[in-house]
Amino acid sequence: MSGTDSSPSTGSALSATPVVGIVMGSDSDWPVMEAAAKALDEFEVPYEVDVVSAHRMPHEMIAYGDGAADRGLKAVIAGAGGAAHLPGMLASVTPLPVIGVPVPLSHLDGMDSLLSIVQMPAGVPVATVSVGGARNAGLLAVRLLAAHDTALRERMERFQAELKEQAQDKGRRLRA
Ligand code: RP5
Repeated sequence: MSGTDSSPSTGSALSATPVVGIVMGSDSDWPVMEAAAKALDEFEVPYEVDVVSAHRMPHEMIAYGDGAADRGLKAVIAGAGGAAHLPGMLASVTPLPVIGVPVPLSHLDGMDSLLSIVQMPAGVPVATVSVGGARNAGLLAVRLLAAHDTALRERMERFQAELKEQAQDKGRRLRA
């Protein structure tokens, strides 16, 4: 999928066997979740994208979590809004790391999504990013993979060096 597509599908980095699953409760979450896909595209990490609603298709959601590791995924990024049970429920059935993205809806500014995702019981972790923080979810998935991939780790280090350079440039411009 190109980073400019407006609906979920499978991604460009998707031509190879996916190692990250990006799932969300509804296609209405995609404008937020797309940033996770773009981050994975930047690092050429293959991923898949799907809608897996915890409330509207609970059996399919459990099947997705049950099969994720055996299908070769190494991490799952799950985004949902409101009563956002998808990341936690997936974490309850898969041994893979699950990264939760609280999607902000029109009410409550995403606080409902955040609290639904972050307050997991001990033993069932979800790595929760900020409200709407799908880009960081993608970058966190890259870091997880980079722990066992030297080339990817070096790429992440270059990315971090670029971030530092950009921040220093801003300082230089202010001081000039
Ligand atoms: C949640 O309900 C979804 O994750 C989405 O954020 C929200 C609204 O879904 P739609 O009514 O737009 O399908 O389950």
